Amino acid sequence: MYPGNVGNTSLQLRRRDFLMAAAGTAAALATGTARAASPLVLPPLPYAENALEPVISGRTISFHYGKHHKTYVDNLNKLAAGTEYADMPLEQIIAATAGKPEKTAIFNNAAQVWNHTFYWNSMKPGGGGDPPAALKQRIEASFGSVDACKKELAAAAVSQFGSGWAWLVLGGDKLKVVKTANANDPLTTGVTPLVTVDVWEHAYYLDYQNRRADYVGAVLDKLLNWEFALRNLG
Ligand code: MN3
Repeated sequence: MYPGNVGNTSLQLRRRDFLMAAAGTAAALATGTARAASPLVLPPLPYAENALEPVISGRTISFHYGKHHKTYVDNLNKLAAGTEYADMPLEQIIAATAGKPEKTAIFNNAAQVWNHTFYWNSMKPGGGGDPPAALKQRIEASFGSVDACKKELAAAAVSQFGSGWAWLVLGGDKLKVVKTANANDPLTTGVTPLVTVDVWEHAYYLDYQNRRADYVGAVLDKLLNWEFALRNLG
Protein backbone atom coordinates (compact mmCIF):
# COMPACT_ATOMS: atom_id res chain seq x y z
CA MET A 1 0.00 0.00 0.00
CA TYR A 2 2.85 2.35 0.87
CA PRO A 3 6.27 2.37 -0.71
CA GLY A 4 8.70 0.36 1.36
CA ASN A 5 6.24 -2.27 2.47
CA VAL A 6 7.80 -5.48 1.33
CA GLY A 7 5.34 -8.07 2.39
CA ASN A 8 6.26 -8.34 6.05
CA THR A 9 2.85 -8.69 7.63
CA SER A 10 4.00 -7.39 10.98
CA LEU A 11 5.26 -4.18 9.48
CA GLN A 12 1.96 -3.68 7.75
CA LEU A 13 0.02 -3.85 10.97
CA ARG A 14 -1.58 -0.64 11.99
CA ARG A 15 -0.92 0.53 15.52
CA ARG A 16 -4.24 -0.70 16.82
CA ASP A 17 -3.80 -4.07 15.19
CA PHE A 18 -0.58 -4.80 16.96
CA LEU A 19 -1.95 -3.46 20.19
CA MET A 20 -4.71 -5.98 19.89
CA ALA A 21 -2.12 -8.63 19.09
CA ALA A 22 -0.21 -7.48 22.15
CA ALA A 23 -3.31 -7.83 24.25
CA GLY A 24 -3.66 -11.41 23.07
CA THR A 25 -6.77 -13.46 22.69
CA ALA A 26 -8.22 -12.79 26.08
CA ALA A 27 -11.52 -14.56 25.63
CA ALA A 28 -10.02 -17.73 24.20
CA LEU A 29 -7.36 -17.98 26.85
CA ALA A 30 -9.75 -17.16 29.65
CA THR A 31 -11.56 -20.43 29.01
CA GLY A 32 -8.42 -22.50 28.51
CA THR A 33 -7.49 -25.05 31.15
CA ALA A 34 -3.80 -24.34 30.79
CA ARG A 35 -4.31 -20.65 31.23
CA ALA A 36 -1.48 -18.99 33.07
CA ALA A 37 -1.83 -15.81 35.08
CA SER A 38 -3.17 -13.68 32.29
CA PRO A 39 -3.91 -13.49 28.57
CA LEU A 40 -1.15 -11.16 27.49
CA VAL A 41 1.39 -12.63 25.08
CA LEU A 42 4.74 -11.25 23.98
CA PRO A 43 4.12 -10.01 20.43
CA PRO A 44 6.55 -11.45 17.87
CA LEU A 45 9.39 -9.22 16.74
CA PRO A 46 8.60 -7.84 13.27
CA TYR A 47 12.04 -9.04 12.03
CA ALA A 48 14.83 -11.44 13.00
CA GLU A 49 16.87 -10.58 16.09
CA ASN A 50 19.96 -9.83 14.00
CA ALA A 51 18.09 -7.95 11.26
CA LEU A 52 19.04 -4.51 12.58
CA GLU A 53 22.79 -5.18 12.51
CA PRO A 54 25.18 -3.47 12.41
CA VAL A 55 23.23 -0.59 14.01
CA ILE A 56 21.79 -2.72 16.82
CA SER A 57 23.33 -6.14 17.42
CA GLY A 58 21.39 -9.37 17.63
CA ARG A 59 22.83 -9.73 21.13
CA THR A 60 21.23 -6.44 22.22
CA ILE A 61 17.88 -7.39 20.68
CA SER A 62 18.01 -10.85 22.21
CA PHE A 63 18.33 -9.35 25.70
CA HIS A 64 16.10 -6.35 25.05
CA TYR A 65 13.25 -8.28 23.47
CA GLY A 66 13.77 -11.75 24.94
CA LYS A 67 14.49 -10.63 28.51
CA HIS A 68 13.38 -7.03 29.12
CA HIS A 69 10.24 -6.91 27.00
CA LYS A 70 9.28 -10.45 28.01
CA THR A 71 9.72 -9.59 31.70
CA TYR A 72 7.31 -6.66 31.38
CA VAL A 73 4.75 -9.02 29.83
CA ASP A 74 5.29 -11.62 32.57
CA ASN A 75 5.10 -9.02 35.34
CA LEU A 76 1.97 -7.48 33.92
CA ASN A 77 0.33 -10.89 33.72
CA LYS A 78 1.16 -11.56 37.37
CA LEU A 79 -0.08 -8.16 38.49
CA ALA A 80 -3.28 -8.32 36.41
CA ALA A 81 -4.25 -11.88 37.34
CA GLY A 82 -7.56 -11.99 39.13
CA THR A 83 -8.09 -8.24 38.89
CA GLU A 84 -10.27 -5.99 36.76
CA TYR A 85 -7.25 -5.61 34.45
CA ALA A 86 -6.97 -9.29 33.56
CA ASP A 87 -9.10 -9.07 30.42
CA MET A 88 -8.55 -5.41 29.61
CA PRO A 89 -6.87 -4.34 26.37
CA LEU A 90 -3.40 -2.96 27.01
CA GLU A 91 -4.24 0.63 26.09
CA GLN A 92 -7.14 0.56 28.51
CA ILE A 93 -4.94 -0.70 31.35
CA ILE A 94 -2.52 2.14 30.66
CA ALA A 95 -5.31 4.73 30.63
CA ALA A 96 -6.89 3.29 33.80
CA THR A 97 -3.68 3.26 35.84
CA ALA A 98 -1.79 6.34 34.62
CA GLY A 99 -1.12 8.89 37.32
CA LYS A 100 -2.39 6.67 40.14
CA PRO A 101 0.39 6.14 42.70
CA GLU A 102 -1.18 2.93 44.02
CA LYS A 103 -1.20 1.50 40.47
CA THR A 104 2.39 2.38 39.58
CA ALA A 105 3.61 -1.20 39.20
CA ILE A 106 0.87 -2.25 36.83
CA PHE A 107 1.09 1.01 34.88
CA ASN A 108 4.87 0.71 34.50
CA ASN A 109 4.70 -2.84 33.18
CA ALA A 110 1.71 -2.23 30.90
CA ALA A 111 3.22 0.93 29.44
CA GLN A 112 6.57 -0.78 28.93
CA VAL A 113 4.88 -3.64 27.08
CA TRP A 114 3.17 -1.11 24.81
CA ASN A 115 6.25 1.10 24.40
CA HIS A 116 8.51 -1.78 23.40
CA THR A 117 6.09 -3.20 20.84
CA PHE A 118 5.82 0.31 19.43
CA TYR A 119 9.61 0.68 19.43
CA TRP A 120 10.24 -2.56 17.51
CA ASN A 121 7.81 -1.36 14.86
CA SER A 122 9.41 2.09 14.79
CA MET A 123 12.49 0.50 13.22
CA LYS A 124 13.11 -1.72 10.22
CA PRO A 125 16.12 -3.12 8.41
CA GLY A 126 17.13 -0.59 5.76
CA GLY A 127 15.04 2.16 7.35
CA GLY A 128 15.87 5.84 7.69
CA GLY A 129 16.30 7.90 4.56
CA ASP A 130 13.50 9.96 3.12
CA PRO A 131 9.98 9.68 4.55
CA PRO A 132 7.16 8.87 2.12
CA ALA A 133 5.90 12.03 0.39
CA ALA A 134 2.67 12.30 2.40
CA LEU A 135 4.58 12.19 5.68
CA LYS A 136 7.36 14.42 4.42
CA GLN A 137 4.81 17.11 3.67
CA ARG A 138 3.44 16.94 7.22
CA ILE A 139 6.92 17.00 8.70
CA GLU A 140 7.89 20.04 6.64
CA ALA A 141 4.70 21.83 7.66
CA SER A 142 5.51 21.29 11.35
CA PHE A 143 9.31 21.42 11.52
CA GLY A 144 10.38 23.17 8.31
CA SER A 145 12.38 20.17 7.10
CA VAL A 146 12.96 16.48 7.71
CA ASP A 147 16.44 17.31 9.01
CA ALA A 148 15.03 19.75 11.54
CA CYS A 149 12.56 17.10 12.70
CA LYS A 150 15.33 14.53 13.11
CA LYS A 151 17.51 17.03 14.94
CA GLU A 152 14.74 17.76 17.40
CA LEU A 153 14.02 14.07 17.89
CA ALA A 154 17.73 13.36 18.45
CA ALA A 155 18.03 16.24 20.90
CA ALA A 156 15.05 14.97 22.90
CA ALA A 157 16.49 11.44 22.94
CA VAL A 158 19.96 12.55 23.98
CA SER A 159 18.77 15.04 26.61
CA GLN A 160 16.30 12.72 28.34
CA PHE A 161 17.88 12.48 31.80
CA GLY A 162 18.13 8.86 32.85
CA SER A 163 15.80 6.29 31.32
CA GLY A 164 12.99 7.11 28.95
CA TRP A 165 11.77 7.56 25.42
CA ALA A 166 11.77 10.14 22.61
CA TRP A 167 8.70 10.32 20.41
CA LEU A 168 7.42 11.88 17.23
CA VAL A 169 3.71 12.45 17.85
CA LEU A 170 0.66 14.04 16.29
CA GLY A 171 -0.91 16.59 18.61
CA GLY A 172 -3.92 18.43 17.18
CA ASP A 173 -2.96 18.93 13.54
CA LYS A 174 0.76 19.36 14.25
CA LEU A 175 3.58 16.91 14.46
CA LYS A 176 5.82 17.42 17.45
CA VAL A 177 8.61 15.83 19.45
CA VAL A 178 8.17 14.86 23.08
CA LYS A 179 10.21 12.87 25.56
CA THR A 180 8.97 10.79 28.46
CA ALA A 181 10.73 9.43 31.54
CA ASN A 182 10.93 5.77 32.56
CA ALA A 183 7.78 3.91 31.46
CA ASN A 184 5.69 6.96 30.69
CA ASP A 185 4.25 7.24 27.23
CA PRO A 186 2.51 10.10 25.49
CA LEU A 187 -0.71 8.11 24.97
CA THR A 188 -1.85 9.38 28.34
CA THR A 189 -1.54 12.99 27.17
CA GLY A 190 -4.00 12.66 24.31
CA VAL A 191 -1.53 12.75 21.43
CA THR A 192 -0.98 10.07 18.79
CA PRO A 193 2.49 8.48 18.87
CA LEU A 194 4.04 8.03 15.42
CA VAL A 195 7.49 6.57 16.20
CA THR A 196 9.68 6.21 19.27
CA VAL A 197 13.30 5.70 20.28
CA ASP A 198 14.08 3.79 23.47
CA VAL A 199 16.86 5.55 25.39
CA TRP A 200 17.02 3.23 28.38
CA GLU A 201 20.64 2.09 28.63
CA HIS A 202 19.61 -1.52 27.95
CA ALA A 203 18.67 -0.41 24.42
CA TYR A 204 22.24 0.51 23.47
CA TYR A 205 24.81 -0.18 26.16
CA LEU A 206 26.15 -3.48 24.76
CA ASP A 207 26.75 -1.84 21.38
CA TYR A 208 27.47 1.80 22.21
CA GLN A 209 28.27 1.85 25.95
CA ASN A 210 27.76 5.47 27.05
CA ARG A 211 27.51 6.89 23.52
CA ARG A 212 23.78 7.43 23.47
CA ALA A 213 24.02 10.10 20.77
CA ASP A 214 25.72 7.67 18.38
CA TYR A 215 22.99 5.08 18.95
CA VAL A 216 20.22 7.65 18.45
CA GLY A 217 21.81 9.10 15.32
CA ALA A 218 22.27 5.65 13.79
CA VAL A 219 18.67 4.63 14.57
CA LEU A 220 17.28 7.80 12.99
CA ASP A 221 19.51 7.59 9.91
CA LYS A 222 19.47 3.85 9.26
CA LEU A 223 16.52 2.18 10.96
CA LEU A 224 13.65 4.60 11.41
CA ASN A 225 10.44 3.16 9.96
CA TRP A 226 8.82 6.19 8.36
CA GLU A 227 6.11 4.01 6.81
CA PHE A 228 5.03 2.97 10.29
CA ALA A 229 4.87 6.65 11.28
CA LEU A 230 2.75 7.40 8.24
CA ARG A 231 0.35 4.57 9.04
CA ASN A 232 -0.04 5.85 12.59
CA LEU A 233 -0.85 9.27 11.21
CA GLY A 234 -4.00 7.61 9.87
MN1 MN3 B 1 13.73 -0.93 26.53
